[in-house]
Amino acid sequence: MKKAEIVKRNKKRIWCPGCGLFAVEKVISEEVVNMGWSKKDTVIVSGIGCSARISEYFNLDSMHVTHGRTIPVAEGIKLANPDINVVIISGDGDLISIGGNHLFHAIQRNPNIKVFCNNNRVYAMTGGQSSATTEKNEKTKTDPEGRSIEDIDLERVFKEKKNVFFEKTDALNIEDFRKKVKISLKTKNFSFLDIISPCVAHNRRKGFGF
Ligand SMILES: Cc1ncc(C[n+]2csc(CCOP(=O)(O)OP(=O)(O)O)c2C)c(N)n1
Repeated sequence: MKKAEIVKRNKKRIWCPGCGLFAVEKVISEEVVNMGWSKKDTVIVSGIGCSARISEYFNLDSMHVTHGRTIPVAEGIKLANPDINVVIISGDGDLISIGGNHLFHAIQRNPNIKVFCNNNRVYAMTGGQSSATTEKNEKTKTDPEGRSIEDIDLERVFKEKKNVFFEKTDALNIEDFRKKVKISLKTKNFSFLDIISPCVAHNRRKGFGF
């Protein structure tokens, strides 16, 4: 029997042409296959947003949960099924802004869950409002004069916890991205890969001064 593909190739993606999520899907899905993981032993969890739509493109059991709640749902899945690989892919708004509370507690508890954050530094799906990772002075829908505060420094948040894996990469720097996905999938600890990723709609809007 032919092995099922890890992604649904014929399903239309909702993402804009040029969105970093195409690379995110490609690299993570290929590395999940390289780990030998499949529908038998792997669950994908995502929240709400353009990034979060990714779970429906995988041929894996998945949960598309309420905004900001991926981490507690993933922890529940892992607690009930310790042998299952639990992967989260979601956006910065979902994981760091609205779900930030859960992120801090997960860092403390160190569950064996792999988090991939498509960090486009805005709430993209709702039209480009500022998120916790919007950089200072960046113009957005909610900060038309430029963001007045600093973005959250995740490196500092993770620094104290030596066992937890935290790395930054770039969705379009495929080699570096792939290398860090491999490490993340192999770790037995909580892992968070912060993937800086372009939002073409936000960049286009900026060109028109909002
Ligand atoms: C509890 C709740 N608050 C707000 C929303 C509206 N909402 C839908 S998507 C979204 C932004 C998602 O941003 P992010 O997680 O960064 O994903 P992106 O769309 O940028 O990939 C928001 C605020 C919602 N659906 N539920």
